[in-house]
Amino acid sequence: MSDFFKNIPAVTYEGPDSTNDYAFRHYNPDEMVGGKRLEDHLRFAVAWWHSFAWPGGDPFGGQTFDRPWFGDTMDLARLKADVAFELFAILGQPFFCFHDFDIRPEGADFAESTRNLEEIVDYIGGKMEGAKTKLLWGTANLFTHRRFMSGAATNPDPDVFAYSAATVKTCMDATLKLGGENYVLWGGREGYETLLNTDLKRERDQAGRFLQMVVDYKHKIGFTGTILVEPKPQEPSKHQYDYDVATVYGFLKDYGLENEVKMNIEQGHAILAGHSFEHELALAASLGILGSIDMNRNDYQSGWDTDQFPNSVPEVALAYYEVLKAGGFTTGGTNFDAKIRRQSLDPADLVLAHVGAMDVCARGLKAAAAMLEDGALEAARAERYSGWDSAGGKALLTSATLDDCFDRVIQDPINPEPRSGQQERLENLVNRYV
Ligand code: XUL
Ligand code: CO
Repeated sequence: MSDFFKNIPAVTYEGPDSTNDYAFRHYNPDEMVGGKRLEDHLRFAVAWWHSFAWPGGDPFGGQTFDRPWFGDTMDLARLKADVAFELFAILGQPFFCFHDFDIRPEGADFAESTRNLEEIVDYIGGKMEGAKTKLLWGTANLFTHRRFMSGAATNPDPDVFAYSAATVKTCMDATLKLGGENYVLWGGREGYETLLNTDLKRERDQAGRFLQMVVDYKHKIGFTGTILVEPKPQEPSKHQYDYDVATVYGFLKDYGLENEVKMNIEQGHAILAGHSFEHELALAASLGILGSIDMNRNDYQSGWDTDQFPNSVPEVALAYYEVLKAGGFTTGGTNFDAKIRRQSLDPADLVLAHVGAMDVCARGLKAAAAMLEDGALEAARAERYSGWDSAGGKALLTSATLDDCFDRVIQDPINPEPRSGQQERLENLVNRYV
């Protein structure tokens, strides 16, 4: 037991009137919502990288956090894991997520890095035996080390492709060993800085081949979890190949992987791509590839990936509405890919960031469930498209030709009357719930 969180109590549900900072006001894990426990709906996860590995730097200044586990030894990696599981216990967190780079020190070479990873994975496995917290997903960091500066799978150097593939193998092994429910690939530097030195077609093919190798390995080792790709349009690369859900779906179709891979969709990445979070979720759901979410929020002025904890109930309600409408999470969940601000130095800040975010998400999910159950939004949507249920409407989608349409418009005759989209009424309706 470290003393990092000393004097910070376990956080429990006390209800909306509580004035205790260390209490949930809306997140009651056992509350039944639509026949399912709230904890099982939301499936919260702590992100190891932001909460335990990030030093608080920005482009103008370095480390602000002074954590006793910062450093490159296995002893410190174990201390970091101890503190992580202390946070999970304080929050009653059901899941966590990690990159290899977050949990183990980088070795002098690949073999040493792998030994370090295996050792810390065994240590974390031991901690999981005595805890409720499970692994939502594992992933490989193929973007921090300078060897990945020109990409991992999409690197012009095949040796980097091979190194990256070997690294992913070790991370998939680690994920399997820890009982992870998903494996994530975010293509941090799978993109380019300038087309002047980039063979775009070749790099895209390399990425397709790499993902095929990942899927093959999943089947070989009997990993029954879901492979997830996380789209992001840019940052760190100027242009990233996994730009958004639509782009990744086209990519998956191209390489025949659309039935093997789903999406991990992040709020901030959706905003960077010029979409709303709910747009990305709705599109993925409609394509049958909605897997999991990285919950955070981008600053709407700064235009970069600020990875803040969510704090707007109306925004997360619309996101969870799409998740619930799609049937809810199966292997996926709500990973807080979010970091406290670099001035938030205290252990308490780390705890309270999660407490607030969990409450916001709980309120959002409950509002979404109520909207769905009451059905007014869906009824309005169904009414808007009801013409398509008629025989004429159905024929348009099956047998009708342009000539048939021409004849019908002349003979009936059709003169369509525009109808209100009722956006304001629907916005008012949503505001009744949030
Ligand atoms: C970066 C990002 C990553 C992925 C995992 O923007 O979101 O942390 O979630 O590699
Ligand atoms: Co993310």
